[in-house]
Amino acid sequence: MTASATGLRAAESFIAAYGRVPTVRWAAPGRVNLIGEHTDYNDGFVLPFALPHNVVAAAAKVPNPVWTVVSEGMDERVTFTVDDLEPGKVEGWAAYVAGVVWALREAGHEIGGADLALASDVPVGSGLSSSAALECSVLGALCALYGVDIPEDDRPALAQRAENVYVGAPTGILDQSASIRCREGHALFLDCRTGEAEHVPFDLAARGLTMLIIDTRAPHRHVDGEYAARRADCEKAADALGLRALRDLTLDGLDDALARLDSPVARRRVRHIVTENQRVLHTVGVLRDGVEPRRLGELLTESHASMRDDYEITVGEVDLAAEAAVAAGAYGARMTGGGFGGCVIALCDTDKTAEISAAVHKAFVAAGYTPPAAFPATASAGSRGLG
Ligand code: GAF
Repeated sequence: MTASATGLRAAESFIAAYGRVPTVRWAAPGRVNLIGEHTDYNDGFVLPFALPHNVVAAAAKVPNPVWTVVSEGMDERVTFTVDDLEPGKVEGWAAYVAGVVWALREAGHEIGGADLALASDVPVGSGLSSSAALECSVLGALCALYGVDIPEDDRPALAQRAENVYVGAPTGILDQSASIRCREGHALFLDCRTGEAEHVPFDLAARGLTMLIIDTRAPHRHVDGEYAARRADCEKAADALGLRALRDLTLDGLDDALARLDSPVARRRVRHIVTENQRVLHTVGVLRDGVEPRRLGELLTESHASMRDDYEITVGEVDLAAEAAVAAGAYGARMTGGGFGGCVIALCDTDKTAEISAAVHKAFVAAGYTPPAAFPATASAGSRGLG
């Protein structure tokens, strides 16, 4: 799958909907978070890489401030005007589009009307960040269309604002940063407090390794409410400890801090965030070192256990996928993304990926779960214009 093939479909869909050719097409990828889960809204560290799967937005100007959007696979054509540019006015998938128009205009950028058509290869509801890819493709297309020059490093916050305020999901900055700032062959080591980033070489193929993505297809359960609850738990704990954010607590101070918290739930949440930040730093060290990437496996498995036992965001399907992959020979495995379903990543020798996928499939059938999908992921390019 390539962005240019997705771009072609977006252009065809544009022509079919509007009877003319688009003037810009902008691709934005989904992501895998290698490690650093739920650390972003705690001002912590994350380490995503971009997938080769993209959303492409094809667009052309219209003379009035009216936006129309079609999306491959959706029957409806959604139109909204300036009156709809208030949080909550446009709902469903088109809210992500309206949210971006709203965020850009709110920030003072002169974005006029547009016809838009979307095509996507990013699996939806799998925790691979299809919503952020959609936002970032629309953001890039509208900026290109209206000649609005926003530095790459400032774009994620705009897309995040669309999601937080317009759509109403209290997410951090991980997904939009990954979609916009990632580079081919690299993972993005991001400090979510300062926005500082390092592109860390991440080429597993050269070492005979593959990162296998196992999409458990588990239906997301209570994901919105639970996500907001985890965020609130962390903010409350930081407050109780007199910290600006849990990022300000390190392993050295962890035991003392835990002793000061009354609630066992708060203690578990804090322990996950502090140890997870540490695991990101450790992972970056292993990648920078470049000597033995197989050592990443242990960190992935530890991260999974922390999400399962301390942050309590895994479900039976993801636990089984991670366990079965490791039992079949993966060096390590963890759930990636917000949780309560979605995907597991497993670090495998390339020549063992088929065997490991088959073992996970077999374990799912035995447990009575819907069989998962599995595919390899390579670190791909961040969002860009396709011309
Ligand atoms: C979701 C959110 F959108 C991110 O901001 C991040 O918190 C992630 O869950 C968990 O790491 O993808």
